[in-house]
Amino acid sequence: MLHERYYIEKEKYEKLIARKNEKTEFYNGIYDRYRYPILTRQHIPLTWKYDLNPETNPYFMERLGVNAVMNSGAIYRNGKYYIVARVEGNDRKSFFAVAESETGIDGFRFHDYPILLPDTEKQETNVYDMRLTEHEDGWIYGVFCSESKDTTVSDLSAAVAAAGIVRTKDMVNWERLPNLVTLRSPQQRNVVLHPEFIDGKYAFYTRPMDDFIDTGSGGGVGFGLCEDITHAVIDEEIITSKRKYHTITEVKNGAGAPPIKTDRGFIHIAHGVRNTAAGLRYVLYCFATDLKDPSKVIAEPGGFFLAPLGRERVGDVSNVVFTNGAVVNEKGEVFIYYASSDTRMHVATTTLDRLVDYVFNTPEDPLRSVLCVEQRCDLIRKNLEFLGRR
Ligand code: BGC
Ligand code: BMA
Repeated sequence: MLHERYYIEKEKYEKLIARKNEKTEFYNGIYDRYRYPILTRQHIPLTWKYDLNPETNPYFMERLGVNAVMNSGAIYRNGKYYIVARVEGNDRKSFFAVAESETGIDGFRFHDYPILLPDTEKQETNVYDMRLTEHEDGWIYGVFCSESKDTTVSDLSAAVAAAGIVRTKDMVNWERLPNLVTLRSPQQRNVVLHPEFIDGKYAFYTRPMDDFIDTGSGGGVGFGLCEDITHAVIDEEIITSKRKYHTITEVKNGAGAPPIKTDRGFIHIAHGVRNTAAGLRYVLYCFATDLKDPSKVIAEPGGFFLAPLGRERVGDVSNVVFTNGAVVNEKGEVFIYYASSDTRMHVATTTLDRLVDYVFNTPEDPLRSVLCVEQRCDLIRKNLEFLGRR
């Protein structure tokens, strides 16, 4: 016999998963936002939290709570939308879990079990933020942050961030490869594998940093090549999208979703961070790189692409949006998966055509107020002339 509460909770859960999502009134012509998050901690199966046996759990209590579902990798294959979510337990440890949906905007349901990574990195304490790349070598790679305690100093919170690598062919069996080694950067977070070989080599977007939190001298999103993905070593990292003073990337930036290939260039949806009196503010921004040389930035619209809005602004780490997955279906529709405030997952949708238009036709940030006003006056002048002529 099951506890009576099981039936109530199960009904709530099924109702939540069956709930249809819908676009909101939000308009900017660039993408649509949706009424409901696509994954939250309420989407976690009851079997992951409760002991269903009334003999060992007479009060139907959560035995292993889940705090948040956030920063997720994504791919679209065989007509389905797959998410590899970062699930964070009440104990602050994160792990990965696959959820899938037929529509990409609702109906996401987790597989029976989360991913149990092969325990090959014995010093690793936490894992998070997996980027999924369907590589032309035939594997689906997952690149994520592998965090360990820094035992070289006495500070209890000191940590080392590295890039972990797994690969799969079926989203069920995951082979773990050794962590990426970057010879010139002691720490790495936000590492993304490029989907194609470059000069016969694997190419990674990196984020060189001197310290666990501070990027220090790290100038922005890096790019490096490696010969052998099964023992990935990157020597030189060159900077693609740079951090800039008094912009949305001043404090940090990092690659987000794996690049989207278009006929004009690779489109990157990345994150930028600035500091404020209320802490770090994370927003998404875009840039494009050259089809032949994906380290070369060929367009970078000014300002943010997507920033936390309304209820998205509040959560465990407020004022944060973060993406590490976006997919394109055969109709050219783009699904951008993003988390808000390290708490829940959302989707924004657009089309490839709109994304290309946004990235290549939005003016760049001229970096100074006076130039920004000139830029805006220019737009107004053209508009007033256009209106006058009609
Ligand atoms: C957290 C991440 C965070 C990072 C830097 C990690 O310990 O799990 O969510 O991005 O620290 O603050
Ligand atoms: C980071 C990321 C994310 C997180 C963000 C805000 O550095 O790697 O895990 O969403 O901080 O806490």
